[in-house]
Amino acid sequence: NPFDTTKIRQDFPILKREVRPGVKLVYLDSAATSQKPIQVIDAIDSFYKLTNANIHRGIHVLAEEATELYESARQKIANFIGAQSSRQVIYTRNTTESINLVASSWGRKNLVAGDVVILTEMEHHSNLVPWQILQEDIGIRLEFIPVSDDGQLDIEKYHQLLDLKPKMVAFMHVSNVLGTINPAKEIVKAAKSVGAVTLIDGAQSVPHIPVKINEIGADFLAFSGHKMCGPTGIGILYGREELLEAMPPYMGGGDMIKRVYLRSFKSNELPYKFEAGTPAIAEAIGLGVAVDYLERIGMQNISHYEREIIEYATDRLVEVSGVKLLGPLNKERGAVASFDLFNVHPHDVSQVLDMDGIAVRAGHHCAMPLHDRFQLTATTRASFYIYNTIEEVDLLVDSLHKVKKLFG
Ligand code: 7TS
Repeated sequence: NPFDTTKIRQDFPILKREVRPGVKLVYLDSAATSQKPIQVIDAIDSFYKLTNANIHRGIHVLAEEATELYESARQKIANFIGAQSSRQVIYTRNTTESINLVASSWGRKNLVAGDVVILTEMEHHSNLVPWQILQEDIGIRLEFIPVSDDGQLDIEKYHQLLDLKPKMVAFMHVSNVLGTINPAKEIVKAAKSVGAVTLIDGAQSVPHIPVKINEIGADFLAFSGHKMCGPTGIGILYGREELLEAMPPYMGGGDMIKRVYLRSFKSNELPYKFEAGTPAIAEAIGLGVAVDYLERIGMQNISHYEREIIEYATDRLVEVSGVKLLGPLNKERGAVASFDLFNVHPHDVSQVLDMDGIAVRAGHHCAMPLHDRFQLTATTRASFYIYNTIEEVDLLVDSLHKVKKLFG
């Protein structure tokens, strides 16, 4: 078995710490951000100690080495997601910035009043608000694929919405609340058949399951480094080359230009056209090392392991009376479990769990409309990654019984 959790855990220094004297950390909040392996921490440390220089500018050894590290990380990321060319891989700060780039640059160029953009009821705010801004500014029309009671997209309704001839279909691949894995390939194929452009929010899929953009066929893919063992401050926008070529720059400044005159400029070529200013160099290099790390374990192995954990976790959680678990049951799903515990406020639930060193998230998880859909204001969410264990699921369940005793 290539999957050795004990060995993997040794790579994550933070997992050795106690959160309080005698209380070990049980980190179940990886959907918010993952922990970082020593390989990534060391790469960033060594960049600053040995190589630090600005990229693409200086003709000196450090500048050349820094540029080479930065660009080879881009190539690794391109390979990781099955992109044809690293020209299609744009460094951003995070998923949020990647989606805003598309909405703003592609959207303002290609959409006019009345044009339909299809989203889903389960979106994270970062794939809602950028389109709502265009709704206000341009007058585009937003339509939503509904979510069923067991947390799945109503694909039949989606096919009906396609009759409206949408210009864009933008959807999350894996839900950060429900764990639902949406049928990306099928959604993209149907969108294409009516000529719509497609964007996938891969924030919760790229870190957890194999995502090959050449197989899925979407036009844009957005994801964040910090949820996949990489540093904060670095994210990716993948785009189809013809679309990126035709899009105007998102931000203006250094690096994104080929030539500047007093009253005009010529844009640089891809991907630099969309990378204005000094980028997050150490972070990009760190993300490249995170990709190496995940590939060494194998994305297929990661997704199998997480499936074991989430199956066990959902089985154990539904046994706790009073727990109402959101999302598809007895189905393939991502490694997140959001639940209500007979109306005890999720902040109280997570506070009691925190006494046992268990870190979970309480709130709306940046998906308020989805919570409205389930008539909840907040949920408690446990989310899992490669370093979590079956024993940690048991600790979570034990601790939930304590919550019930306290509030029940
Ligand atoms: N899309 C999805 C599906 C997400 O889960 C998140 C972050 C984002 C987009 C935004 O990513 P960012 O890196 O730009 O912030 N989700 C969460 C979460 O569930 N809890 O904290 C952040």
